[in-house]
Amino acid sequence: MALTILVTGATAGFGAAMARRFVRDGHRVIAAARRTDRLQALHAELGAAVLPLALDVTDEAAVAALPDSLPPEWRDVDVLINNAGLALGLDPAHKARLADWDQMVAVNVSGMMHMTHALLPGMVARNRGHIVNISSTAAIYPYPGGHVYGASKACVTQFSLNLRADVVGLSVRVTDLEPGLVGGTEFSVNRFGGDTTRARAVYAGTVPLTADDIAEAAFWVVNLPSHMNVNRMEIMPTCQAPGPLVIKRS
Ligand code: 8X3
Repeated sequence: MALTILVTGATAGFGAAMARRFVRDGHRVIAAARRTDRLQALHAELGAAVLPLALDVTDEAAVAALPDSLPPEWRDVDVLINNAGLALGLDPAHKARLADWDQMVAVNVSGMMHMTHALLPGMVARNRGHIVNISSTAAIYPYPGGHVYGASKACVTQFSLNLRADVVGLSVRVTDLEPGLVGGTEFSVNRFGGDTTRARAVYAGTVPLTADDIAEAAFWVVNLPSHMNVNRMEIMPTCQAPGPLVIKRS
């Protein structure tokens, strides 16, 4: 049965890959993003299975009005993929820009919460739904320069687990996807303020995950039998592993 899937951050990276993956198998995607030119391009590429939706997840009023502002035939959202998110900077905390911290919290935490607040009540009322939150391995494993990015993703992960506690027993699922090193997206370019040389260096000598890999994971968790809930899924490329703990010696 065709599902209606709302993806935030739908015009780049994971979001665009997810839109393509779900449409390929006959599902309908509400593609939410800020950049209208890219939305139109995605719409032109994928056709009527996509509803382009100009939306900034930090616009509280627009997000709150979302359920009622969708065309009636698109209102019963089956799956919300909270994908919009970003990392800004990799300097140590004592050199970081406060504005960068605020923006990461606004998008990664508040945006994700507001979208959930807008769409979860309808899912509970229909006793049908799935929230897929895109967290990160940075939620669990610290690294230098990760400070607020990692903390924001830890909030996404814990929020996801706590949502499960509230909807337990209902046919409403919650999944926290935690990707590690993923190349080929704007993520690192954005992190380094458009410095493509620095961004490219992040992936030098590696075979990172791709946006399509993450889209495949999202597609899989959503299409499992409805009684199966993947709570957390941590994904790394084979060239990446957690640890070891560091001991700094003099
Ligand atoms: C992205 C993974 O390691 O660049 O969420 O923070 S990492």
